[in-house]
Amino acid sequence: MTRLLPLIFIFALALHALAEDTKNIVPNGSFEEIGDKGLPAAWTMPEEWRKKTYDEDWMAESEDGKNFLRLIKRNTTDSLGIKMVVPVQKEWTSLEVSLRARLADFEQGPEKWNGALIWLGFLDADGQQIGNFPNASLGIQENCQEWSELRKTVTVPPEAAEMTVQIILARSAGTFDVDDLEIVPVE
Ligand SMILES: [Ca+2]
Repeated sequence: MTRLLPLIFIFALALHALAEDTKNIVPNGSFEEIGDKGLPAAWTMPEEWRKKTYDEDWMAESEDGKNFLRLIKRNTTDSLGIKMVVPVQKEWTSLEVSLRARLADFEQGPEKWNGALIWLGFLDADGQQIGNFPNASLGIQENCQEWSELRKTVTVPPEAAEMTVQIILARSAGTFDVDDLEIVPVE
């Protein structure tokens, strides 16, 4: 055991360095951590989207030993999505958002804002939305069998205290897979 201790110490240091290096402000953006009922930990489904029917679902799926988020929806009449709120620090002026996504059986709803999307919204210290929601949006607009990388730089409003992160099939049908969601403050 004594011989193992230095190794454990080095391993802990390496883990710490890794965490420092990535600076992802989204907990469980990798979806590796599974919470209650087989759902991705740290994420919630808001009440207004909880109209679950036989043709809707959200889950942590697994492939090659890695987990990712899967949203499934078979109609374009309402929306299905998950959400989290993360604190925003005063000194952040912009954020680099990146993720991997793929999409199958996609049918976009009738409105321009409908789709398979990641929505970001900024809130002030009173919890009020700043400007128009969403402040930033990333998404896929057509079926895409292979994982594809999405990336965007987002400006942080100076009065922002919190940010909402939503992954949503907004009035659209499809199987929307998301993994490796990272939001990193730009130095
Ligand atoms: Ca993952």
